[in-house]
Amino acid sequence: MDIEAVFNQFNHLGSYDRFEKIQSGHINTTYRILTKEKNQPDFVLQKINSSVFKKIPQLIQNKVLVTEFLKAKASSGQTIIQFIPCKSGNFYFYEPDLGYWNLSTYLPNSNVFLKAPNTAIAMEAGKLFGSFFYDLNDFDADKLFETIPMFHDMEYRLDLFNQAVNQADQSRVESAGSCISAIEKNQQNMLVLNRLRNNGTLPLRVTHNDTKLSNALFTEEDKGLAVIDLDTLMPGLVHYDFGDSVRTICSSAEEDEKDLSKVYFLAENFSAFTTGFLSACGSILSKEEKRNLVLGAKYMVFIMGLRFLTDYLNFDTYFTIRYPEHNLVRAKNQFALLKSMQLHQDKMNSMVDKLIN
Ligand code: GN1
Ligand code: MG
Repeated sequence: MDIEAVFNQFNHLGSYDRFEKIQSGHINTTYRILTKEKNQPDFVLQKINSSVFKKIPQLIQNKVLVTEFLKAKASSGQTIIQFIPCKSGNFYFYEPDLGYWNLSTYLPNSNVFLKAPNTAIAMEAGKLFGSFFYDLNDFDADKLFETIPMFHDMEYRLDLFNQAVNQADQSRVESAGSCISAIEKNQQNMLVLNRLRNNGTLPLRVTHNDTKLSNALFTEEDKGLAVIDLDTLMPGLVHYDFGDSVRTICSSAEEDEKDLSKVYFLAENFSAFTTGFLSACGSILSKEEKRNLVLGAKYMVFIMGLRFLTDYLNFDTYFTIRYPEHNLVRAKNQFALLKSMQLHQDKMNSMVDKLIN
């Protein structure tokens, strides 16, 4: 693949020096493009995974619409990433053999964390994701294409899991035993959020749907800088964004830590994150939304365990894996985190109660 040739399909002002592969995502292939000029930005060039995303021009349209909207607004002062058009005029480059690509500016002097080093970062992440969510409050959700239908729908995810169990290789089902039990034990409780969405108790809003900590950029002074990875912007519940952040910010370990004794819930990070998040967007949330935040956090940990396990049972066709058991390790990690969260449930509830009453 000639990265330089793809980069040069876009209308940027820099000249290509070299690329570095960015390893962190599980779906797309991402490169940092370094430019020769000191006064030109570096860029992020991304090949969008077309087996996961079926309508890529619409996906890119979502990202462009939202970033333009946010740039015009920027009430929170956060930096908004900018997409660069291609020479054809589209915001993507496509060729049948090369697939779909998009280019955005790279934000210099920014840091990413895979787990939260302290409660100050947890609080900053809360403010950053909360402001992003707040700023999109008056963006018309009907303008957004649903990039992956039913992405966080628990019933749908449970159906896919049950199909996978029925078709899976017996040895994989056996090694997934402890996770399968955790799913059976918790699934009824998890369906509550779906029900509250379906009966209109919880409103659909514009959500990011992938608010893990590594999708937040920080300045060198550890202040929240920008939210990245806008591929899954879709209508959703606030709980999806709140919960996915809690999943990563309030875990003692990365999502693929194998040693489960190192995986536990950090209540102090939960308190800091929730304080930051609600300070930024609490004013637009209803009582019902706030009351269900703790359930939202458990929901997102559970759904990620479920999705990783389903992919393991399907012989790893969705998430990038680095070794054969990687998805099973991720699933076990998420169910260990869920168990630890359940031990902190009362504490979490009283922390949220204090913040919302
Ligand atoms: C995937 O590719 P990446 O790392 O941005 C996944 C998210 C998961 C995440 C878990 C489209 O995101 O839903 O939360 O892995 N994205 C998609 O780390 O499925
Ligand atoms: Mg993503």
